[in-house]
Amino acid sequence: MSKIVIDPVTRIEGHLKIEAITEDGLVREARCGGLMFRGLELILRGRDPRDAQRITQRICGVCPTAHAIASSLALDDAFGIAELVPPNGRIMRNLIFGSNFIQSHILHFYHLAALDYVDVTAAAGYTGPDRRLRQVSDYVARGSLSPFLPRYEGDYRLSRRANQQAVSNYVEALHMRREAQEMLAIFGGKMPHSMGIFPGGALEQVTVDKIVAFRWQLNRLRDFVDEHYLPDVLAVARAYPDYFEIGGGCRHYLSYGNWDLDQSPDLTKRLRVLPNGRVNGSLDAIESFDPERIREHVKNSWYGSKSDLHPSIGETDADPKKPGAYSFVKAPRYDGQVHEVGPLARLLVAYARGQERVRALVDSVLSELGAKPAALFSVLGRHAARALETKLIIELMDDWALQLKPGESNCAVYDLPENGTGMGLTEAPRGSLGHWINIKDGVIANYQAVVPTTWNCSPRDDRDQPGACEQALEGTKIRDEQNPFELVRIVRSFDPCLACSIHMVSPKGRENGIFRIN
Ligand code: NFE
Ligand code: MG
Repeated sequence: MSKIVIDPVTRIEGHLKIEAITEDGLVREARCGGLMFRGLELILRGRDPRDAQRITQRICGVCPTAHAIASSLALDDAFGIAELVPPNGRIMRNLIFGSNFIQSHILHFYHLAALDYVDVTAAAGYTGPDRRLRQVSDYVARGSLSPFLPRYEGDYRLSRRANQQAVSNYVEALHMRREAQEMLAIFGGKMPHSMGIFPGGALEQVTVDKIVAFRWQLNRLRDFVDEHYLPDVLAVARAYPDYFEIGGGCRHYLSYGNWDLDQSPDLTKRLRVLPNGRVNGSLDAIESFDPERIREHVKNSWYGSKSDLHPSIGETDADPKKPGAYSFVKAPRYDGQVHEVGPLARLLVAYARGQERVRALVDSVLSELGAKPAALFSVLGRHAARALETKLIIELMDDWALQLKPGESNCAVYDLPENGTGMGLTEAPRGSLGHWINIKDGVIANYQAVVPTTWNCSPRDDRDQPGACEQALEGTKIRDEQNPFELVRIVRSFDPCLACSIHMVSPKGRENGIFRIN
C-alpha cells in the first residue's frame, strides 16, 4: 500500500485534486476534487437576462464560446424566439463555435497532452533547417525549461526523428491556434469573450469578404490537421498501444448533440449533425436523451444545498467546512448513473446512431490501427476522437460558410418577456454543457450551469459511486510509482478544465512522495 501525491497536475485548465490509494502498484481508489469556488451562478442573480451571454463567458477563457452558445440557447428558449433565429444567425453561431473547437482541440493535444508522449529533449542542440525546432533548441539553450520541465522520466517511446517532428508541430500549433482565434473573430468580433453570439442569432453582418477570409483561414487549419494533428495522434497511438487498454472508466457515454441544422424549439428534437443520446460499451443499445433525468448530487461536495436536484431548480450554497466532502465540483448523474462526456462520447453516440460521416472517419482510423471499436474506450480513444472530431468540424464548416447569404437577416427582433424559463443544451469541446435560467420580473431569479468537467471530474455521488475520471483511474497498474505517468495520461485524456492534484493514499496512510508535474 502506498500513497503518492501529485499536486498540482499541470497542463490542464484550472484546479483539480485527485487522490488515489494503491496496493501492489494498482490503483484501488481514486478521488477527484475541484478546489476552487467561483459562484458565477450567484453573480448572475438579479441581472438583466441578456447579461447571461456576457457573464457566463467569463466562466472560462478556453471555452467561453460554448457558454455563449448555451446561454443564448437558454435565452432563445426563455424568450420564445428559438424558431425566429434566421439561417444566417444559426450558421454564424456554428462557425464561431467551430473555430473555438478547432483552437481548443489543437491546444489540448499539442500544448497540454503531447509532452506526456513526446520527448522535447530531442530538440536540444538541433542546428538543422527546421526553423521551429531551432527556436525550441535556442529557447532551451538559454536555460528556459518551462513548460517542458519538470516532467516524469522513463517512458518516451517515439524515435528521435518523430520526437523532433512533433516538437516542430508543437510550435506550429501555437500559430495555428492564433489563426483559429482570428478566424473566430471574423464572425464573432473578438476572442475570448465574443459578442457575436446573441439571443436571436448572431450580430455580425454577412459579407462576401468575410466568407472568403473565413474559408482561407479554414483551409490553412485543414492542412495542419490533415498533415500534422491526425498523423501525430496516430504516431502516438502506434508507439503506445497499451494506452488503448487503460483509462476506460465507466463506459457510459452521454451527448446532448451539437451543430444545429434547424431551429426546432425543442432542443432534444432539434436536427443536429452529432445527435444526442446515451450509449454504453456495447454500442448497440443507443438510448434517446431526456434532460429531465439529469440531477446534481452534492453529498461529497462542499455545498450546503439540497442534493439530487434537477438543474432547473439547482442551488449553489457553498459550505467549505462540510464534513466528508472533498470537492467544489458537484456530481451530475443521468438516470442516477455516472456518464463520461466529451469528443469520445459524442462520436460513440453518433457512431451507434449510424451517422455516416462519423462511421467513415472512425472506421478508417480503426482499420489503419487494426483495432476494434472497443479500443476506443481508453486514453488513446479520447485523443483519437478529439482529432477526428476536429477534421469533421472543419469539413462541415467549409460547407456552412458557403450557405451564408450576404445581405440577409442575422438576428431576430423581439421583445423581452417579464417572466420565463429556458434551457440551453449543447456540446462544448470538453463535453455536454447545459444552462438553465429562470427569469422573474425581468431579471434572473436563478441560473445554473452544468459543465463538461463537472460530469467527467465529479466526486463520488449520493450513492458513493466514483465519477468518470475517478473510475478511469481505479484499476490502473502503475509501472513505476516514482514516475506515475499512467495517472496523468489518464487525467489529461479527459482534457479537464480545472487544475488537478493527484493523491495516491495507502489504506495505512503512508505517503510515497509528492510530485509536481509539468
Ligand atoms: Ni473551461 Fe469548458 C469546455 C465548458 S469546462 S473549458 O469545453 O463548458 O469543462
Ligand atoms: Mg453548476
